[in-house]
Amino acid sequence: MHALLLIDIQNDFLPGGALAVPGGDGIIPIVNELMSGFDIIVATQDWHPPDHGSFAANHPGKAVFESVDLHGLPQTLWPVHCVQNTGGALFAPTLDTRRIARVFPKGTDPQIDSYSGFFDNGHRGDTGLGEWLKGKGVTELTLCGLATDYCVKFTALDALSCGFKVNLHLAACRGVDLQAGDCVKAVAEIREHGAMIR
Ligand code: VGL
Ligand code: ZN
Repeated sequence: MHALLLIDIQNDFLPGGALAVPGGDGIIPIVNELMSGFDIIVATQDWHPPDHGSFAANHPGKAVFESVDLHGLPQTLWPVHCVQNTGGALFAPTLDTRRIARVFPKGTDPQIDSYSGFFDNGHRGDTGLGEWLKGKGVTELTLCGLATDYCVKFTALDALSCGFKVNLHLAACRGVDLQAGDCVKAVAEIREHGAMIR
């Protein structure tokens, strides 16, 4: 069984959102079209409490995009984004959500960030996504969504380490490129770990 995994296609990551990914809205028609080729569609949703440790606003004296130590892990500080039960955390209104079988929230623990849809950044907690997919007989995944150099990258790497065959649908991904070249590097790393880039 081959599932389509939609990663963080949420308002705050779209132009006009709190942590807008350039051209993020451009993937939506492609994703809507892709869905018809899959029997199982699953989504991740960045879903932070207001006191989340990845928000620069929760670190007095620190600025957005600075790095801090967050309970033993390096953490890039982000603008407040994808706060639980706010409009910014909702899926894009033009995203066709009708066939999403299940949504896996992530980043809910204020003490640790979670770029991957499978595990938090310290591999301390598990969202249940891997087990759910395996329970459905899924062996292969196609990934798309936002952002290529953060949540897509770490979700892809964890999917591979969990034993799934992984395809990255690059035309349906967009990244942040905080440093020029980050997205290109992320895609190379995903490929080197065994994913197919299509
Ligand atoms: C993401 C930064 C912070 C992402 C989520 O979805 O790629 N990036 N939270
Ligand atoms: Zn986040």
